[in-house]
Amino acid sequence: MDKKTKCTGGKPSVFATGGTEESRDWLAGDLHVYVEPWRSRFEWADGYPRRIKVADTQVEWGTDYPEYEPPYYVAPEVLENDRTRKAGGWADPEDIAAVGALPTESFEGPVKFDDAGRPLNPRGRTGIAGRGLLGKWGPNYAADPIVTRINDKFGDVEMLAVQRQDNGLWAIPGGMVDAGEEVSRTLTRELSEETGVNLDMSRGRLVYRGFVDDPRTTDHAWIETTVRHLHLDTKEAADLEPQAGSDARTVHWLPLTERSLQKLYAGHGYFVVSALAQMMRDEPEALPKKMLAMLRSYYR
Ligand code: RP5
Repeated sequence: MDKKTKCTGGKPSVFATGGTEESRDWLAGDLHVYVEPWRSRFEWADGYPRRIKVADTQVEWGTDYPEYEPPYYVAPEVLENDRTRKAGGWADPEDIAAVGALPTESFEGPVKFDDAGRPLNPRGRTGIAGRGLLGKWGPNYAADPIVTRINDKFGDVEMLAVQRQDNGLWAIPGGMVDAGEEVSRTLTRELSEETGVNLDMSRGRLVYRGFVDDPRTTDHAWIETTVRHLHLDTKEAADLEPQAGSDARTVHWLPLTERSLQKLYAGHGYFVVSALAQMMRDEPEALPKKMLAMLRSYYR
């Protein structure tokens, strides 16, 4: 039986699976989640042109939409960082023929291409063409380290969260995988750069690999992440001295509530709930009653 659980991105009760049989089985089985594109269809990053409307029935590339002419956008900083023109450049060249080998496979499966040879977003039409703020044609790989602790005083589960410089939203302290870098290295490096906390994230439990519902997503460039979760005991957490750095405005032990989870950047709330759901399945005694009750309300 397909264990996929659909999550509708930014809408309220984002974490609810509607109490279906599947949710119970999903909880009992191994975690395999499916992130629906919501922010990547209805939100757009600063500097982007307005997305053109794509009805639910027209999202899939295979569906007819003959008059589909989305605005084309590639950010100046992406063009300026063309790795074939600038030493240390982090972006592909604009000319798709000059890219060399384009990825034919990603965490989402075989990559589809349009008639111009450009990779097509695995979640379908987004209403914007080009690469936007993303450097690579196709999948742009990221890594997201979730670090949590229990605040015994308030009976809360808290996550080491950063406030992003670019939009002020709270988020997992994640970042892009550098050229030639192992993703387990990226998880540890980004955590250290953005929060000043040095933890070996390869100790963390693998929560998710795949598409991220990021507002920078376009028809031809998207983000795929690897999410790992490390839950710290009281002593290990108390020894840490978080300090914001790199592209983090501030760092904070964020209490995880339905509200704070829904407000996290790029659907990160869904990754955090999936991580806690795994804890509830494997070591429920480690979670405060309040959190167990909230999670059970999603998977009743
Ligand atoms: C999100 O953007 C990923 O989940 C990751 O947290 C982040 C990476 O982008 P930057 O923070 O490097 O801009 O989609």
